[in-house]
Parts: sequence; C-alpha cells; structure tokens
Amino acid sequence: MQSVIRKSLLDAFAKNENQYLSGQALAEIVGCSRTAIWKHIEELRKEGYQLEAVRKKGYRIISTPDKVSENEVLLGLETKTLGRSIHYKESVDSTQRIAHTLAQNGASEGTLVIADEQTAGRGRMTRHWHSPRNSGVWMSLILKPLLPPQKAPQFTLITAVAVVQAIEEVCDLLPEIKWPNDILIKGKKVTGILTELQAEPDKIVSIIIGIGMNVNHRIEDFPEELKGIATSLAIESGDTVQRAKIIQKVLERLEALYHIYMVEGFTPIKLIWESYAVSIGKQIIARTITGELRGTALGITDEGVLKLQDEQGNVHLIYSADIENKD
Ligand code: BT5
Repeated sequence: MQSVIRKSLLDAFAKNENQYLSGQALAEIVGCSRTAIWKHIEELRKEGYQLEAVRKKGYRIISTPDKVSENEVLLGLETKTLGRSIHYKESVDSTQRIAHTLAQNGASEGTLVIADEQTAGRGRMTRHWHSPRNSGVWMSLILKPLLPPQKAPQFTLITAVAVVQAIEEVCDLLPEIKWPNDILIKGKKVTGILTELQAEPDKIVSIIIGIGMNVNHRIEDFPEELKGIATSLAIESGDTVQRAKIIQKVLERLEALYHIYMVEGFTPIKLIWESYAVSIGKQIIARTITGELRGTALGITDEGVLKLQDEQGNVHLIYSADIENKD
C-alpha cells in the first residue's frame, strides 16, 4: 500500500504541475525531513514514476506509470466533481456492482469506481464484458441528477460523446458512435457503455454509468469471438496509451457536457452526438427484445430515442436495441 507521505507528495506535484519542487519545499508541504523525501522519491521511481531531479531546482514528475489507482487519476485531473472520490480495486467482479452498493450507501455525485480487472464484467442484458487485467479502463461513475427516471437513457448518449471527444483528444483517432452505447473505430468496438438506474417512481436517485474501454490490448489479447468485432486504442493508434490520461479526459469532457445538459437540455448534446453517429440515414436492422425491425435510421428524437422508418413508411421509436448496418 502506498504511504500517506507518497500520496501527499503526489498531491503536491499535482498542484504544481510541470514545476520543480525543492526537497526543502516538499519536506515542508508533507511534514517530514529532506532525507525522508529523498527515500520516498526513490520509492515512487520504483513504482514507475519518472522523476527528474535538477540541482538547485528540485524535483519534477515527467511521467506516471500506467496505473489507474487513485493517485494516477487524480494527478492532473481537471474536474470539480467527477472522479473526485475514487474507489480503486485491482480485481473485482464488476465495477457496476460496487458502484450500486456505494450509491445505496449514500455515495456522493461523481464517485468513481475503477478496477484493473473485472472477473464478471457485464454488458446490457447480462451479457459478458471481457475485462482483462491492466489493458483496459473498467469504471463506473455515480451521478445524481435531479431528473425524472425517463431521462436516464440520455446519459448513455452524453457519455458516448464524452468518450469520443476524449479519444480524439488523447489519441488522434476518429471514433464513431453506434446508437445507443457502442463506440467504434473503423467499425470495431472499442468502448461499451452501460447506464443503470436507482430511482423512485418520479425521480432518479442515482445513475450508474459503466464504461468499458479497450486501451492497450493487442489483437491476440481478445478471445476468438471478439477478434473480428473488437479493437483497442493501442491497436488503432499504434501506440500505448496512459489509461489514467484517458480516464481524466473522459471525466473532464463528461463534466462539461453534463453541465450543458442540466442547463440547456439535450438539444445541444444531440447536435454533437449526431456529428459522430454512424447509422443515421443508413439502412439498419434493429434487434429489440420484442423482435427485429428493418428500415432507415432517421435520427434520434429530442429524448435520444432512435427513429426508424420501415419500408411501408411507418416511423418506429426504438428505446433499446442492437443495431446492424445494412450498407
Ligand atoms: C456494452 O454492452 O457494450 C456495455 C459494456 C459496459 C462494460 C463496463 S466495464 C465497467 C462497468 N462494469 C461492468 O460490469 N460493466 C461496465 P452490450 O452493448 O450489451 O455489448 C456486449 C457485447 O459486446 C458482448 O456480448 C460482446 O459481443 C461484446 N464485447 C464483450 N467484451 C468486449 C470488449 N472488451 N470489447 C469489445 N466488445 C466486447
């Protein structure tokens, strides 16, 4: 376990990003001797932090290890609320289950659960979500908007926009959104979103947004059944990606979009969402729990519901489905 001193050291570097901090200054901030600081700096190096030491100037963090525990995510995170309280676990069954329990026990808005590995990660309708150790972002975020429960599905779309924007910013790739909850790169799934709800009849108590993002997987890391349909940021960009960095960007983008949504409603989000959507205007098959519908995807309503026009010209509103493009 990381010591309290190392945590306050990292906090100090986070607050003074890109600046050198002298041994003396650090000793004063964390309240120990300069010799102790030196020992803790060595410990941080062993943990994978790259620290530069310059005479007469002090220490500066050059890079952090690819870890997703509290310190790495908080270091440089520019949000007010989202991700400010982090529950990190090396291995869990599902971050969704933990977030549900935390929410039931009164966790505050923005509480984030992150795991290095999920042994029973889940998708929609109890499908399995492949979540191997150390290669992806497996996280669940608790939001508590003062809204009626029927608004909850919009959060999948808001999150999808935050994810594509974050990917664009960190990796210079061109991700697309497949309604309602898939993020694709060149047609392959890189991220899935799972929005779940704790609600009273007329109001949301908590929304639990699960995000599963394949980050540093190589193609051979996927099981056979996913090799043809899944991809990762590293496969597409040719570079490994710092998972903490992408988590930070998702949280920052989501916080901004969430604010816009609460003040101005869904319309501005819908416009951005449409600019990333793959199926709009295309021939699609929508598989819902009650059956299959074929037709043209016309777009989404102001509520985020998919509009599909069948061959007879009837327009159907689709609240939840798996979509397959036909052209
Ligand atoms: C989703 O479901 O896409 C939502 C996935 C949400 C996962 C996150 S991880 C953190 C949090 N904790 C959890 O336990 N879950 C959330 P759905 O649209 O139903 O897609 C599921 C389907 O995607 C599966 O049936 C597979 O075909 C495919 N799949 C499974 N693992 C995948 C992966 N790692 N990458 C790409 N596709 C995958």
